[in-house]
Amino acid sequence: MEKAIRQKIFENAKEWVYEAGEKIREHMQRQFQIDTKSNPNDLVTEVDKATEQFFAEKIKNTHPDHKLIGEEGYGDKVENVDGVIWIIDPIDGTMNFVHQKRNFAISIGIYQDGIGEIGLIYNVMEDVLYTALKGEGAYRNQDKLPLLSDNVQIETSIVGMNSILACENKRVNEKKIQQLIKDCRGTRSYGSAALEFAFVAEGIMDCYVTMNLAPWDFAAGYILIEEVGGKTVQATGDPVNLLTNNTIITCNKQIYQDLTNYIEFK
Ligand code: 2AM
Ligand code: CA
Ligand code: CA
Ligand code: CA
Repeated sequence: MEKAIRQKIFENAKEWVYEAGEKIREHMQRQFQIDTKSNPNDLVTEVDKATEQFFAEKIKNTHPDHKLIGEEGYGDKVENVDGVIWIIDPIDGTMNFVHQKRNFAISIGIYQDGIGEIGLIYNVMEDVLYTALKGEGAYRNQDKLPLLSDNVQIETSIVGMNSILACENKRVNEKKIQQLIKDCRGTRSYGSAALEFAFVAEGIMDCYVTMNLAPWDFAAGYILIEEVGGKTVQATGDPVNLLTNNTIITCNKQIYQDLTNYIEFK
């Protein structure tokens, strides 16, 4: 994508993210409807839906030739990665949104022909915006994020993961995951995939491992991680697929090889 065009789209996206964040904070002051999706713990609220609809309208009005992939159904039926695609999670961490009233994010990844061009992850209650433009680095608000440390081992790493990875998981060898938990310095689970990516990009966590993410969960994070010299792949080592759910390892490159020793598919 041409630099000037990318910059213009980025300015649009940033303005809309801040506007959407303000609307979410206002909406939280009032009562809002909470429903469940696939199971009783899979929550969605009218705020998730209203936020995605807000982005869908902005994109349609400003960039009618762009496509949208979104979690809540206001997007397009996208069957290939051709053209410019906005991949949006209006609220990533809905359970946190409902229960904790914090630790959730708006996540936007903008791709052209399958190449990540622009990433934004907005920690709404902290008012912290992580951004990345392809080839131009990643930022936390105004501060440029340094490249990830070239001196980190599993023993000194903080590993992001969900509890389901280590118990009753049919897809990985949980004994090995439990060994990873013992061998690393500590584990964290924030309940928002987008924020976990942002924290790896920020270097305050060294990797994030998870078995089932949708494109809107990782689209923005992928671009952030690229811009700080990290690595994001499926657990098999294959490149991520923007059009399907993926297993995900995102990490400091220094620990990738060692990390894969602990992640063995059954
Ligand atoms: P959500 O809040 O947008 O649904 C929680 O550990 C993380 O997993 C959140 O990023 C959450 O996104 C995501 N998540 C929740 N249910 C999921 C599912 N069925 N498939 C993939 N990701 C999911
Ligand atoms: Ca959801
Ligand atoms: Ca999500
Ligand atoms: Ca969501």
